[in-house]
Amino acid sequence: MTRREAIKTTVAGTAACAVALSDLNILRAAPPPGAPFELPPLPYAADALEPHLDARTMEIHHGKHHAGYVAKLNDALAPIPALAGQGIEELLRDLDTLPESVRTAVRNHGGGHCNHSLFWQMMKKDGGGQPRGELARAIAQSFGAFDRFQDSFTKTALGQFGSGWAWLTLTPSGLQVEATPNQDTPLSANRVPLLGLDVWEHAYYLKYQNKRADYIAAWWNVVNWDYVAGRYAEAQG
Ligand code: MN3
Repeated sequence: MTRREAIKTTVAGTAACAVALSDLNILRAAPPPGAPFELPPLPYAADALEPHLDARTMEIHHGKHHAGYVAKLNDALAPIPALAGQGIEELLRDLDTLPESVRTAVRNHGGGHCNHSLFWQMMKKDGGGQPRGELARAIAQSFGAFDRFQDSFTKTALGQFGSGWAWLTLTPSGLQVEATPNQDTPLSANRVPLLGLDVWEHAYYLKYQNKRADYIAAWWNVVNWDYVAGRYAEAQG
């Protein structure tokens, strides 16, 4: 199996967003046919990422914004039983094959559900620093050095006009930094999201107001590199 084929391989029936990540704890049991998607709990207390990401922002971001994406995704899919039971990543990978009546809702609300499910896992208390092992070597190979990767990612996150995400993705030819608008996911372009940063204003406005650069600088202190490295290893496997 080529890496491209491996990347395209889907995990059937997974409710959370993951790419062949069967050994990682973000995979949740497949919902029974017809069951709606559920808001996954935050993997830490709302104040765990203080002072970098404040508790109130985390509560609203998870409990209102992410919950809203889940609710609207379920509303949109309810009239189409044939799609029930599919994992969110499968739906997002194959947007073009979805009925037109739900395509935009899956792209926006399904993308929001998928992106945020990953985002919570990509952070942890006392995170930050640099990755180790294979991922560290891959970053050095693709970008020259960790600092150059970090600089590229920061510039990409700053440069995303309006709402969207910055990503470190795995492509068939190696690692790449990219941005997506709104709730678009690299999965829909057949790339594996390894690390993502939400640069919607709702992610930082309460604490940082319009100062996206300050939010990004603070966010590096909570990156969960062990989780990102685990995604990389699984996607390679
Ligand atoms: Mn958000």
